[in-house]
This record gives sequence, C-alpha cells and structure tokens, in this order.
Amino acid sequence: MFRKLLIANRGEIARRIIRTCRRMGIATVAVYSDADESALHVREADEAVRIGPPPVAQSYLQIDALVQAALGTAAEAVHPGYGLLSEHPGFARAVRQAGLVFVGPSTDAIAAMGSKISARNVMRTAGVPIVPGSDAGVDLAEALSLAAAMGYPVMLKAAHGGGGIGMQVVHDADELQKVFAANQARAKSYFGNGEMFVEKVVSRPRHVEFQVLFDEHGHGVYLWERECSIQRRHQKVVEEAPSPFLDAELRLMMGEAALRAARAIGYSNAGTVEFLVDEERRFYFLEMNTRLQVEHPVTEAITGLDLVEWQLRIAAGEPLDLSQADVPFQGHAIECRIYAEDPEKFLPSPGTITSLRLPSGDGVRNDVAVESGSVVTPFYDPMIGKLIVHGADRSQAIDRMTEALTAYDVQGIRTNLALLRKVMASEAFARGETTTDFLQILMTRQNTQT
Ligand code: MV4
Repeated sequence: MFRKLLIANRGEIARRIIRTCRRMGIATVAVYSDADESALHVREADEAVRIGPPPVAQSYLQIDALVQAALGTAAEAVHPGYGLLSEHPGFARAVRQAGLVFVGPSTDAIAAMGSKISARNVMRTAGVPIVPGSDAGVDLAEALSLAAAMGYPVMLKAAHGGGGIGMQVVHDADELQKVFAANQARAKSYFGNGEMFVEKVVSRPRHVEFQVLFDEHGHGVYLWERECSIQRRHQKVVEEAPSPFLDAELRLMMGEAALRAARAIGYSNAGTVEFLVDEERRFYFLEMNTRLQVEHPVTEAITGLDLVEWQLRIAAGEPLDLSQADVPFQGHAIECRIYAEDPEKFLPSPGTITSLRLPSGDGVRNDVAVESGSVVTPFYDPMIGKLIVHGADRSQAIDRMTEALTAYDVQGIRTNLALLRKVMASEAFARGETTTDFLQILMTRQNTQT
C-alpha cells in the first residue's frame, strides 16, 4: 500500500479521503488555494501545499502545480476526488507520466467516456441499451433529418456537455432550426467543443445509477444502485439507495448491463454507470462517470464497504476479493445535500457561518466541509455538506432524515434546509414517486399555496 497520498481536491471530499487514509496508515498531503488557507482539509492532512490564488483555474485546476506538489512531498499516489480534474484525461496522464499512481481508471477509459457520442457507440456495441438517436455528431441538416425519421420530441445534446448546458427538448422542425446554433455555440464556449447529437426524449424519466468496482485484473462487481432523480437545474439534491422504483429482476438486468459497460472500456477502480428509466421500466445508458461520486455514502451505508479504501487498494494493484453474490445489501440510505444557497432563487449564498449544529444519532453520518466561523466563498461549489442516514427500511430512513434535518442548524448564511425538510414531509416522496420533475412540482405547489 502507498505510504503517502496527495489529494488533488478540497472541501468535504478531501476530508473524507483523509479519514480513510488515517485508518489505513497512509500519510496525506492536502493542497490549497489562498482562500482555503485555514480550511479543515488543510488542518487535518499531515502536510499541505499552497498551489495558487482562489480561482480554480489558477489553483485546483493547475495540473503542473499539483504534480509538482506530489513530487515535492514524495507522495506516491494522487487521488482526484470528484469534480475539478477527476475526469480530465490530461491530468491522469500527467500524474502517471511523473511516475505517480493515479487513483482512478486508465487514461483511455476516462477519454472514452468524455464524449457522449463515443460512449453511446461503445455501449451499443457492448449490448448496453441506449436511447435511440445519433451515432455521430450532427449538423443542423442531419439533426433535422434524423429527428424527422425518429419523430419529435427529440433531445438536442452537446457531445461533451454536462450540467444541462447545450441540452434542450425540441418539439418540431421549426424549433430545431431556431435553437440548434445557439446550443452549439453554448457548448463550444463552455466545453471548447460544439459537437451535437440528438436522442429521442425519454418522458418523465428516473435517474438510476449503478456503482461498479473493478480491480486491475479484470474482476468487477456492482454495488447496487442509487436513485438520484430529485434534482434542480441538473444539480442533485436528494439521493437514495436502493431505488424505490426497482425490483430484483430489473436490478439484476441493469447491474449486468453496468458490468458490460465497464468491461467494454477495460474499466478499473470505482465508477458509476448512469441510466434513465422510463415509466414502462425500460432503461437506457446515459453516461459513465469515471470517478468517485458525491453520493457514494448511500452505497457505503447499504453495503458497509469503504469505497475510498477500495479505490486505494485497487490502485495499489490488489485484487478485489468479493464476488457478486457476496456484496452486502442492508437496509435503506438517503443523502441530502446541504447547499449555501438562496432557497427561492437557487443561487449561491456566500458568507460566514456564524454557528453550525450538526445532527447525530443512530445511522446518521455527516460529511461536511465547514465549521462555525468558516467562510463560504463564491469561488467554489456552494455545497457545504452532506447528511446521510441509514435505516432498516425506507420508512425508517425517512424518519431518521426528518429528525436529523430538524436538528440541523446553520446560521449566518442561507441554506436549502427548509426545502429538504419539505421533501421528507411530502407524501409523494413517501410513496417513492421520485421522478425528475419532483422538485418543480413541490415548489410550484408551495408557491400557489402562499
Ligand atoms: C435526457 C432526458 C430525457 N430524454 N435524455 C441528461 C443529463 C442530465 N443532467 C439530464 N439529462 C436528461 N437526459 C433523453 N433522451 C432527461 C434528462 C433530464 C434529467 C435526467 C435525470 C435527472 C434529472 C433530469 C432533469 C432534466 C432532464
């Protein structure tokens, strides 16, 4: 096992990785921008290296500075966390070229999933169901003829997109003609690539993703699924495991499809295969995330496995001594993301946290980035923490989450805590009706009542 690991990230995920390293006896190196000089992840790591001024482009995205920090502290491996450079093939390559271990899949596997068109083609070949649509980038004329052949509505998407940018539902040829260029221009400016494709629209879909774990010797398992349908502006808000919508038969079919997806690109380490599931329980590959995800704790809760420990063991070449039949599956877990945001406008609400009280109790886990006195800056993601609960079943998990959210108290900044409490109190949530329009409907109802 590695003696020392550099964590190329910040916030709660950096702290989360440090926690496992401490237990495994691995020394940690934190990196920080000037805005994070007194951050918790810096204090908790064994060593810390300053990498630049507050903006991510000048600090946490500086590949050379990060590699130099690892070499300068004699770290043997680099964990990218999530976000930032975690799915950047150039970062994985630079780390490896410097003779260090990148805790993640091969550079080729990251690159293969970077384009949604190439991902669709790989999955089609591997027998993983995909949404009907393009097998190559399209210009306006090709988009029009493909949409006419498939039938409207269609979803126009950016091949290198994310966060809903460059993505739009289109209802007819007139509309497609009108919006194509604008979406392409947005994709080009955000992702440096304006390649577009079209898919049939999956109506009222659920977002169900499978966690996979593959060692470097070709053996892999799936650690069941997470349901992440409750989102707002392509930002996940509530996640749970298992999905209230899946039965054992669908779980098996989707889990096996997830393994085929990972095998098709020679995947190793922890990864997530995302699917859309429609009302008729048909499922379609959406994309593969080649990193650890924010919502990994719900999977840890129901399996009892430490995903960061497995990421490190796999990166160190250890075999995954776990067969599918032996993957634990215990109870039900829910995660709520606590955002520093204006609850009405859903816009970041930076400021100083004057007081923070975290809930505790049976089955309650807090993964937080802040403490009383922390400053939430506008430079980084406004998520200040995650609250995870585990119960014997979904109903006990909801009760525990409700209680924990009641006890949760943040002063000095605005948060989404009240919205999370409303989600837990809603009858639709209790019934497991967690479709992607859930928050829209909940918010609209609140607004018309007041
Ligand atoms: C879709 C879709 C319906 N049909 N694709 C893709 C990226 C993700 N951020 C949103 N995506 C969607 N792709 C087709 N062909 C609906 C969505 C979608 C969505 C998916 C999962 C969870 C929440 C969502 C919210 C809006 C749109």
